[in-house]
Amino acid sequence: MSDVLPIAEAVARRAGAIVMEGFGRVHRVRQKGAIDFVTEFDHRSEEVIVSALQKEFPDHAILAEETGLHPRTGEYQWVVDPIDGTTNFAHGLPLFAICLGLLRGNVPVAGVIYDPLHEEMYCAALGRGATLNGRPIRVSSQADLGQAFLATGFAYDIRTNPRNNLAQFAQFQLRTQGVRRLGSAAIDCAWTALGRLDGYWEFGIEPWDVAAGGLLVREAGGRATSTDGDEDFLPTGTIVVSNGLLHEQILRVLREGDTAPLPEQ
Ligand code: LIP
Repeated sequence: MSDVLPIAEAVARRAGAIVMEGFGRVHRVRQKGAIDFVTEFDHRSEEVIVSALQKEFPDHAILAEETGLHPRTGEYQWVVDPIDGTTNFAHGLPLFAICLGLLRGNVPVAGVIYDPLHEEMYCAALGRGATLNGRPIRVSSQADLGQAFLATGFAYDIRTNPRNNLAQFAQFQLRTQGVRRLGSAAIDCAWTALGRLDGYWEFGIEPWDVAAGGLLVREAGGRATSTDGDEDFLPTGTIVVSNGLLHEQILRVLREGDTAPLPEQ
């Protein structure tokens, strides 16, 4: 599937150029929920991506965050996030990415994550490794959860969903070197694949946020599962990515919560 990557990269770059026109200059914002909104640049980015993918891959379905499902009869489907980290982008916070993942069934087989601000293009194809700007990347070698550096996020229903990840955020803060909430699942996954982070987890996440990132981490030598440890993570709406060495320790804290062992000091 690596033959789709040059096209996906070029599409992500075109969308990135549009998004960068709006960085720091967002005018029109539409509320989708109490804390969930979309900018004009989400829509413009998605329009470019969807039309380009439809032209290049007419028999591939597309599931895009803002316009939903564009069905086709073939076995392949693109999942598209035109700006992952919309809240960051809308507030001028420099952490967001364009995310394109290609699925065969529920399995991610190719993906690109493009951070246009830092000009970082992450790519992966099944069985072909992971790269940043064309150079191979690998996950970290941290094996001790007590020294690990993790990230997480919070879904837009945080105010109403009893399982809103706040308890888990505290549990991991007490059991790791630190946990960051960066506001972009795609960046969380990409930085785990690069080794800047040792792992990331989240509940209530969408396929377009994490399909490309989950594959990227796997191809960089790490693991990607649901928060229950299921390799088929996309249908679950949850994710854990890690360097592999920490995966079972992370799953244990998610399973045991406050009763999970604390580091000695
Ligand atoms: C965001 C994710 C982030 C999550 C946010 C939101 P969006 O995606 O990347 O990890 O915590 O709630 O879902 O909405 O910016 O594309």
